[in-house]
Amino acid sequence: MRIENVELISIEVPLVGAFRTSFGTDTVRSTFLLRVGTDEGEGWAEFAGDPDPLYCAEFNASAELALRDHLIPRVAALGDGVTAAKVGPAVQPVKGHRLAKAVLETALLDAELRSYGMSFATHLGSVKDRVPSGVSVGIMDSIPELLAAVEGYLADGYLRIKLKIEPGWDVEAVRAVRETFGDDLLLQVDANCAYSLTDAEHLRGLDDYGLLLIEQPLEEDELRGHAELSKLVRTPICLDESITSARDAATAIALGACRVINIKPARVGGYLEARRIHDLSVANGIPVWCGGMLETGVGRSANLALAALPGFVLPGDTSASARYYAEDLTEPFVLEDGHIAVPDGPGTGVTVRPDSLAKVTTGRRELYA
Ligand code: OSB
Ligand code: MG
Repeated sequence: MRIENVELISIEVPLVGAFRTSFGTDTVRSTFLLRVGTDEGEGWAEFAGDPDPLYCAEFNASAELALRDHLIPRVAALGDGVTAAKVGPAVQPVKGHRLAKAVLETALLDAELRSYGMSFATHLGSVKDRVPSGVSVGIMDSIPELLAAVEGYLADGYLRIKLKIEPGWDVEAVRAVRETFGDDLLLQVDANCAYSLTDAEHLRGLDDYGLLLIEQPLEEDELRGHAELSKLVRTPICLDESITSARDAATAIALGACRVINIKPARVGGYLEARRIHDLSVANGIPVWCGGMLETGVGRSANLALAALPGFVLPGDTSASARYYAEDLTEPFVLEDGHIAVPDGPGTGVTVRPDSLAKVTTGRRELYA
């Protein structure tokens, strides 16, 4: 396969409701799609980041420069020999920029798999044709507002609730949800790095509520702190931001810094590294689940394929299109009986609807021609 052209399409897609985390509030998903043209056909992928480096160090503008000036030239230099598997080694000399690397590798994997007529699910080794769906619930202004939101998601059929937490919005919110919806509700929390080890005693207050896990309580580079915290709280610690590679995952597991891992392909440089983390976790007895970045159908489709691997034993943040968008860019993903079907068409199995894309496009730039 040979890269013929690469186009970046900036999008701003309104969210159905504001989504507040410990690091900020989003009302619109502002990101870009990458369309890669090859001699074997097109591939598409969605950048997982935002305009601001608040979840991780990368952001839209940093990724555009990394792709244009460093990543695409290295992969295009492979000439006729481009495959998705060769992207990782080709961009390995470039430090960091994993979200940018992921969007390029994913678009090329999409093109490559479409040329074979093979789905992401088959390629990655999926063993299910539908995956259980959870939902990530943002920080709200009041407990009644939170309870109404959770009630709505449970009525939709979501099988697991994740509450975003931060200091001042944690034990009370969890208690209210647990007391209202009962002990059988699968419930977990995500702090996005908002606490420090000195909060251990406070976080121990969460132990009374039967949570599946506490996701990323401490800073991303605080592996030792997470290992310490693991000894002080009973609720399993899950890492998100801290895991950027299979090597990180091996280190975190060896240190006892986590008992569960949230795998987001973008955060680790792509689906091939995500699969390596899955395999490593299974071998170490660590359950994994698939996280999300409020992706449109373009990014969600491949996440659903990954979530169908055998080690994904907890429901993911792979929610239906309607949880995020009034109009998705692809055929909407729908919740049926708390599950979402794993796409089985070639590549990601979805196509971008030109009219939907046109409504949210704010710019187009050729990164390679
Ligand atoms: O930390 O998991 C996170 C959304 C944006 C950035 C980071 C996170 C999230 C979510 C929602 O929790 C995931 C989703 O529903 O796509
Ligand atoms: Mg998270």
